[in-house]
Amino acid sequence: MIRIGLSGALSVIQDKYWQGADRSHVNNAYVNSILRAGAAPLLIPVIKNRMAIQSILEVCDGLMLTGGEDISPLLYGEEPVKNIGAVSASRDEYDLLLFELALERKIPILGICRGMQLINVALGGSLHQHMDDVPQSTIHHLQQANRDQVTHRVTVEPFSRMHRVLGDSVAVNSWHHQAIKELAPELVAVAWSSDGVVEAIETTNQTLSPILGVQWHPEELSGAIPVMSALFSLFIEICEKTNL
Ligand SMILES: [Mn+2]
Repeated sequence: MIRIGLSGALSVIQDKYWQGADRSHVNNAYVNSILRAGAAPLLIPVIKNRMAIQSILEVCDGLMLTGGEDISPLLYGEEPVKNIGAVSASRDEYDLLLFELALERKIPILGICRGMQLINVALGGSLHQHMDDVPQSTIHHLQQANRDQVTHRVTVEPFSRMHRVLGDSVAVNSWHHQAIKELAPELVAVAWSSDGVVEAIETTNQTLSPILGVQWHPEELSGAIPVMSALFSLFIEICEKTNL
């Protein structure tokens, strides 16, 4: 079975019995999306030990970078704006290490939401820190509807890998207040919302790991919407081919 490493999130538990416990975790929506695509999910705890991460990635055929906090703007040469959300230095360091070591192993990488933004920043791009401050961003990207509801459409680039499963246009959920500003040189934008926000990325550089990234949360939709589960199947298929 193809094994997919999932990046973890950190939280401190507010609970009578586990009060203050520091925890690495992942939303089961990601886990279930990988299982539905016929692969085995493997949670990688939030650690900074390079050799340990290297060793874990040796048994992974692909890496999925999951959602989470805002990325520190210091990483793309900016100071924080007033409306930036929570950042996590520990998670930034961990995600950057995961990405670097996955590239070293040349295994395929799927970035979701923060994961897509992380890939862009790691490769030299930058982010809009708060889209409400950007006049061109005119649609609502931080939906109040449930996570499994779609709220805006994206247009998909016909020559992209994702077009095969998503088609020309698809409705997505939207749970972000940041977005890609300058795209990293190795990346191409392959989907946009109607206000021009980059909603998906890929790489065309054959010497890099295959990279897919989406700004929405397909893991919350894959149970009910076939094209969203097909996106995970596409990623697993790329992992299988890369692994040959
Ligand atoms: Mn959006």
